[in-house]
Amino acid sequence: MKVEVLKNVFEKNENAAGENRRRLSARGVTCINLLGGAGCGKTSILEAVLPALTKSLRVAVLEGDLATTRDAARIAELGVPVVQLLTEGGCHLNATLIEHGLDRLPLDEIDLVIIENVGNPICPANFDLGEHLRISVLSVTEGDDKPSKYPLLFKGVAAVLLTKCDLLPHTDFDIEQARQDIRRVNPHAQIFETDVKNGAGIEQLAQWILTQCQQPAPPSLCSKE
Ligand SMILES: Nc1nc2c(ncn2[C@@H]2O[C@H](COP(=O)(O)OP(=O)(O)O)[C@@H](O)[C@H]2O)c(=O)[nH]1
Ligand SMILES: [Mg+2]
Repeated sequence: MKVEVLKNVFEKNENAAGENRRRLSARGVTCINLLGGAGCGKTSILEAVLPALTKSLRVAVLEGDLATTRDAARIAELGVPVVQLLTEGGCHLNATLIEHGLDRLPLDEIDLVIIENVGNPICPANFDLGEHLRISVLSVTEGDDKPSKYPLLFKGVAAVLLTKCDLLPHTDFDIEQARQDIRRVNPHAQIFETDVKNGAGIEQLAQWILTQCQQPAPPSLCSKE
């Protein structure tokens, strides 16, 4: 009986995710789900890359957090439309919350929606939101063992960002080891080394995202559609 309840929760989410993806694809909107642990640098990456993206794309952001509108305020500072989605304690976003976020965006005037998921390296990876692509973020201060310890975070994602590379001299993070371990769970992911303090890797990341938006929307990496 318990198994049946859990199954229904996932089924309900998958149905809502499929609806979100159809709604976005019908309007030619690409959707990216940005995942990673708390403090790995997700909002900082958005702050760094949005000015380059908004030169040629109409971008909106959905910000997922347990509490506060701080990240949404950081994105709004850049003049980018943003909706804060609060899970009120929940450890991940789900497709129904995204549906409500999309209701508040003028989708016919948007090319790209980026979702910043709740900071958590585990639960968000299990929930399809209706995105077309996932990008995972791992900062060099978190340890190079994380791709092996949290394989779901890296499996099936289109790109992995190794962030805070300016801090490499102060850590024992082995970039080559991390790359090998990411490759083991995901041979096809693009891997970017970034540092928002000096702007390293940001232009390359922006170019790659622009290229993804020009492709026909890929089928989801995580849904059964
Ligand atoms: N040195 C350094 N610090 C960074 C970098 N990116 C983010 N940070 C810092 O890491 C902390 C968490 O960043 P934030 O973007 O809020 O992480 P989020 O919780 O994943 O959204 C903040 O104090 C940032 O200033 C980076 O590239 N280099
Ligand atoms: Mg954030």
